[in-house]
Amino acid sequence: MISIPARPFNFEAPLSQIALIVVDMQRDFLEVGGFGSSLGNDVERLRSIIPSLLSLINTFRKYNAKIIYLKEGHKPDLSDCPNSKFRRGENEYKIGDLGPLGRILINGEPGNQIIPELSPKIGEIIIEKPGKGGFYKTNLNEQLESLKISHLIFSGVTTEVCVQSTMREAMDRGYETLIVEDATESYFAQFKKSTLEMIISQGGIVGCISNVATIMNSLETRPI
Ligand code: C5J
Repeated sequence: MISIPARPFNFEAPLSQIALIVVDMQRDFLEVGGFGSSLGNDVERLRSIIPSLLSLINTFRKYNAKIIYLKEGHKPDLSDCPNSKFRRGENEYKIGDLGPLGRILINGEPGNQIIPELSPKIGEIIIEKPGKGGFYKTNLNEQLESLKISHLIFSGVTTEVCVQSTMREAMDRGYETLIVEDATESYFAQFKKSTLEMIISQGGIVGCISNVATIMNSLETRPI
């Protein structure tokens, strides 16, 4: 059993039932020329979490704990991109346009790849998702059920969009959820702050919160 000190409640489960979810750490959001920067955002804000998230990922690897990477992207023919999403944003490039990192937000394009600093290892699960939430039109739930995972630790970008959407979807499906405050980031400091406050408000209405050092320490010192 591992017990991670968190607010407003501790996060406790056997390590075999915990998975680290790494949301959308892909070039389209973290590199100049991708979807995020074409919307006018400063990608450096998101890049600030790379070292702390890498430490967390490596600790999970050390203990053979499960890691699942999500990536937001669409089929090349955009048949899974509804107009309501396609039309949004006054950006330089629209979804599907050819930009400096290939076609924007399209599965398999250079911009759709996880950033090289966090490249998944062979055997780690990568799930493509067409929506903001990781459960929408994916087999994430089936994968988690087959691995007997009940507790999810959330990291990645952006805090208030894809991370929060997936965390809410997870909670509705009965998973216990934790968000890692220094392994998630937003293009907007205020949105991150408000989202974290909202998640843990009212006794942890969406889940609990902890940080990389605390989680790593809990894994390192857990009773075997
Ligand atoms: C956005 C995401 N912000 N990964 N996607 O469009 O949060």
